[in-house]
Amino acid sequence: MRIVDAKVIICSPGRNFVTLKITTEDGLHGLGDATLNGRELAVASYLSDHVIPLLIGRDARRIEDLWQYLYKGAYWRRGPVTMASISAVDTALWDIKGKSLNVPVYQLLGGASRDAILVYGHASGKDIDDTVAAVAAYAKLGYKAIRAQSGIPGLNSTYGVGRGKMFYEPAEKDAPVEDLWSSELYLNFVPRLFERLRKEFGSDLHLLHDAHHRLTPIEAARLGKELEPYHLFWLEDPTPAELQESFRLIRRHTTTPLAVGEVFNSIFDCQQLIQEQLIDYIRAAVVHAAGISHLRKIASLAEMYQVRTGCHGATDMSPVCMAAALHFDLSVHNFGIQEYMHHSAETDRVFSHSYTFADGMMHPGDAPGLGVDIDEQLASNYPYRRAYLPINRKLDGTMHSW
Ligand code: KDG
Ligand code: MG
Repeated sequence: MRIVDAKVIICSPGRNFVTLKITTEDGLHGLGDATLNGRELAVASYLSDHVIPLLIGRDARRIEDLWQYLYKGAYWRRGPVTMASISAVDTALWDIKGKSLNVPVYQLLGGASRDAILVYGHASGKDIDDTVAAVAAYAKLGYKAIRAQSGIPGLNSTYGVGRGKMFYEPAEKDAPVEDLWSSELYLNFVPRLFERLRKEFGSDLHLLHDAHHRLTPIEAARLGKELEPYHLFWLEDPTPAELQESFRLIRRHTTTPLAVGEVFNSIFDCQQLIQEQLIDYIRAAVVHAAGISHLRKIASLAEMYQVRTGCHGATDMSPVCMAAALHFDLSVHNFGIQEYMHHSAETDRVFSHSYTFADGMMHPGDAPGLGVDIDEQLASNYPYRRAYLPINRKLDGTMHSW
């Protein structure tokens, strides 16, 4: 089953997406997401200029061999651009394999390990009252797990606070928006938010929170400790994880479960975190961690150490990635939770999909392959628009992690 065509489709139905479409001599096609938020064209170029010429004529059935060919064969290993490109190829080939055998991808991955997939939604508000109302709205929609982020008095804008939609879309404008940050204000505020949420919603609702890489390890330890009475499902990205051993310090001080990994692109980024049991959930995504094939290897390592999965699923993971994640989630034994931010109506029109949401749970559907397609004609109505993620500065102007 030779590959006869491969092309990159860049579109912006509400936000930018980069999609790889691979076609075989049998007339089957598969899709892979290659979106790297704020750096989309770098991946598109890597695919068009370097990867696609290598794909034509190859056997689409040899998924693992092609993965290794693109990984080992580049000499320059890893990095978000390379690994998002490999992911797009890998995901498209799983899609093709499913279609060629007339089965949904999860059946190729060992079949369903559960009936449906627990997902969490994003509630946010400009202050505590607003956030309480947003959590109530998500609970009413049936969500059993909800991430809560709130504006912080004294800071003009805060990570994770949306603009009244069902999703949070941080990338915008021709130049990065500049946020202001104070760890002191944040640390004094967040425990009050969760104290109130537990009071309002009781103990059964799963509550999550994302610190978005902003704290030092000892600050993160303090936050984890002060949040313990409110039993969070997880505290995400408390400190940047380039220094994996820094999580030892956080772990020594708190039993709040920790989730890390949305910016990771290989198993080597989380090897120490998993093997030393420094985290509870690994958040690597299909699109950024080199596809379904590599993510399964990360999950297998994590399974040995009782670390569960919690894939990144913000709106910059396209519906193609979302579908791939759901097949992965349904099949892998040590699944924990899946992030699910709604896409805009325009995005859903461009990318039709068979996955469904009901009562806080999702399912990838039983269409052959991934169960997602792209309307290229419609996509061409939404040309690429340059957009950047925000940057973050401390109150004195020092650059800080966003
Ligand atoms: O592109 C960056 C976003 O996907 C990220 O900021 C969202 O942290 C995020 C999350 O947990 O969804
Ligand atoms: Mg996050």
